[in-house]
Amino acid sequence: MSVPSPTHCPYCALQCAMTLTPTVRPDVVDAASDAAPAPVTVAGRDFPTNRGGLCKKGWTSAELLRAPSRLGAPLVRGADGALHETGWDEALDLVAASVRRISAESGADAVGVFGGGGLTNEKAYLLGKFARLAIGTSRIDYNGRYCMSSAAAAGNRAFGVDRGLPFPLEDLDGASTILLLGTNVAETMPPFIGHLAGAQAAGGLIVVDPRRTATARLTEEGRGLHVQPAPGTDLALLLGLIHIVIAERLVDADYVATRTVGFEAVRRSVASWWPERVQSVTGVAALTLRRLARRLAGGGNTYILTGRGVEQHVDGTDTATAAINLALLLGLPGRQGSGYGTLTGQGNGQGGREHGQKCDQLPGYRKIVDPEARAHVARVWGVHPDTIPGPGVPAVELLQSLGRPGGVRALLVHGSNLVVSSPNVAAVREGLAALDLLVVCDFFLSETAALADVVLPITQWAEEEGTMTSLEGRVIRRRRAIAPPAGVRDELWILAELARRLGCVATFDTDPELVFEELRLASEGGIADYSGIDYQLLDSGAPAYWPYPRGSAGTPRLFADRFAHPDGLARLVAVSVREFARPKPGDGEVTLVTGRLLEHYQSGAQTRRVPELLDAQPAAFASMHPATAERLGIADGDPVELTNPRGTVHCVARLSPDIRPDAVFVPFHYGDEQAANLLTSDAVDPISAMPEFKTNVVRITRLVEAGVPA
Ligand SMILES: Nc1nc2c(c(=O)[nH]1)N[C@H]1C(S)=C(S)[C@@H](COP(=O)(O)OP(=O)(O)OC[C@H]3O[C@@H](n4cnc5c(=O)[nH]c(N)nc54)[C@H](O)[C@@H]3O)O[C@H]1N2
Ligand SMILES: Nc1nc2c(c(=O)[nH]1)N[C@H]1C(S)=C(S)[C@@H](COP(=O)(O)OP(=O)(O)OC[C@H]3O[C@@H](n4cnc5c(=O)[nH]c(N)nc54)[C@H](O)[C@@H]3O)O[C@H]1N2
Ligand code: SF4
Ligand SMILES: [Mo]
Repeated sequence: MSVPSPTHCPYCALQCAMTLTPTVRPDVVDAASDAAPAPVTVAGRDFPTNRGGLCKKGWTSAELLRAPSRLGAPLVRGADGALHETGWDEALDLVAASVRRISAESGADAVGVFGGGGLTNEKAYLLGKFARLAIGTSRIDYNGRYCMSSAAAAGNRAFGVDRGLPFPLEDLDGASTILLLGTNVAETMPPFIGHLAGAQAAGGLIVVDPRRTATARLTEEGRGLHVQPAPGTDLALLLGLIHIVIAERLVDADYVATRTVGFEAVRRSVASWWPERVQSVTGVAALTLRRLARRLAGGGNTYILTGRGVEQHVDGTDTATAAINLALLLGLPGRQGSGYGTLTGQGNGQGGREHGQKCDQLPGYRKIVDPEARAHVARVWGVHPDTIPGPGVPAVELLQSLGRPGGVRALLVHGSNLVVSSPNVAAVREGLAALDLLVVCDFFLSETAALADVVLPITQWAEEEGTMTSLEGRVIRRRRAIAPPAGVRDELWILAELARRLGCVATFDTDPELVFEELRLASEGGIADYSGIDYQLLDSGAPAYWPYPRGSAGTPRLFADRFAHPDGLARLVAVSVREFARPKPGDGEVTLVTGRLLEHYQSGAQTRRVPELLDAQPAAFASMHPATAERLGIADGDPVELTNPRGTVHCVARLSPDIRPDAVFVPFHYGDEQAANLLTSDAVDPISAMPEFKTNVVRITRLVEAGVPA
């Protein structure tokens, strides 16, 4: 009989609840083919975040389980240069032997590991342990560097802790004012918009985006305000709002005095950002800025939320910091019914940044340089603290070292299609080509896997057990609904098998529950303390928000009494606009803005394999204002070339009055010559090491036909 499994969506951090019901006998493995129906049906399940709703990606997620392009056996590159199917022992022996050889020749740091925010907590934890103990390398980082790092850095320095939303999402329902800075939730987390209804009804939904997005349109008809600043000017905008809040005495003085430090420096730092100056930088009218500041201060229950649009910049940490400063001056964080948060993106973007796949981190959000943290984790791992390597380097620097003298010679990739999603991908392609060994674990031959020497096919979400931590900091269960195809393996098993072949004596459990039990111990006493959570608790459906120390009931809301710094106070950190942080468009150039479409997820490695999603958005396009198009002699549907010193992208023009005339938008979901990241810079934020994904400078020309300049 088919037993329905309550689980959550494989994609984004909203982790919508769904029920999977097998359409085949769950223990029977059928072959993938064009004709094979999805082996499970998907139904939305009631849950506080999605309330039964799912987006298109969630609804169609099961189609990938038997997709004809799914990998069914390990692949190894042969002498003929092509990938060939092989057995698991052969593939794992080859990886282990190559890793040993490279490590012996050039040191363990010549072997790099690249993780992902889509991995379960168990996989992320075991991957960090595998890198440090089985390989002995410090060179591990992950794609969350591209995603969460700026907001995380800002949260850590202001609050002393980084939990994306320090309150349950449902709290937003009671808001009368919500400021959304650089996030297009209507496309990136559709069921989320249900939580904006209260603010809309109160006329208080405020969306800051250079494009009139589906989210911006939710403000129409008196439901709020869309503010459309020039890309990359949010820091100036926020300094301007803070200036007004201070000048008009809208500051919550009591709160600032009792719960924060640093006010004087912030006051001084915004003194010169009077509204007219901000208007000249951002293009947002001074009058609008004043209205906005007053609404935020007097608009009842108020939330300020940031997304990638303000964070993925070379000044992303400072911009997120300015958003937090504004929230603190208004007395929002920690007050019931108001707050600040960042909307974490990947399925396990929150848990993925807590358990040790970051270059500077050990499980429980511990710092790898902290002797006490090292001693604690070493005890759990049964090793001497000195065997744990020190800090490594963040993702972009790791990739820049590929194939270079003293750099990484072998790379193991778990959960990222980095040759599509990394900045300046032309340079990344060169780096990957210069490697001695590239190993990719994936379900599909992604663009990155296609370049690998060894590809290891793994189970998908509906075929595995584990836990994820949603954007709320709530730990939830992923449950197995069906058996995987015969040729694929669980990633925990792969790590354990490789560790054994590398002669590592530490324990690598393959049962996710046992791995979680170890993670609990490793996280105990850390910032992200999971020690009070177990599978039984999660299976009961009880909400489990971290920190959840043993014997406690977890922490749905943080900061009610104190912030996580030792003195309990939040830090107001003065930040300023760095004039030359990013190149400005010259004559004939426009600012390239990148981001997402509803239908595709990230690099598109998964969603471009779902026919319904691909048909709806088959290829990259350049969205531009009709005025810009006219200036450049471009008509709707024309093939165009976008170019800058880093690379060239060919796509078609789509005209839309919804984007500012000084910007062009290209989604980053496509590979090869359509990869928007051929044009993005690998310059990074000095604090978070987040690359500049959101604003780059390009030239656009019309092509007579694809590939031929006009
Ligand atoms: N459909 C879909 N949903 C997803 C994902 C996906 O790939 N596809 N990915 C998930 C992940 S990992 C993430 S991180 C989230 C991201 O979720 P979002 O942050 O909502 O996504 P983005 O589209 O990257 O960026 C949001 C908006 O920022 C705007 N923007 C660009 N530059 C600027 C700027 O300088 N200032 C301001 N104020 N805005 C700017 C863009 O126009 C865009 O509308 O989505 C998650 N959900
Ligand atoms: N220009 C531009 N670039 C961007 C962004 C942007 O806004 N603009 N956004 C950035 C952001 S926020 C993010 S999060 C990144 C994401 O970009 P990527 O890191 O490329 O993320 P995905 O496309 O989700 O790639 C995940 C890969 O791992 C596979 N996979 C899924 N689950 C698992 C698993 O459990 N184990 C293993 N081993 N593999 C798995 C999938 O099939 C897929 O091939 O892109 C970044 N790049
Ligand atoms: S919003 Fe995110 S979690 Fe929900 S169904 Fe869509 S992709 Fe899945
Ligand atoms: Mo992300």
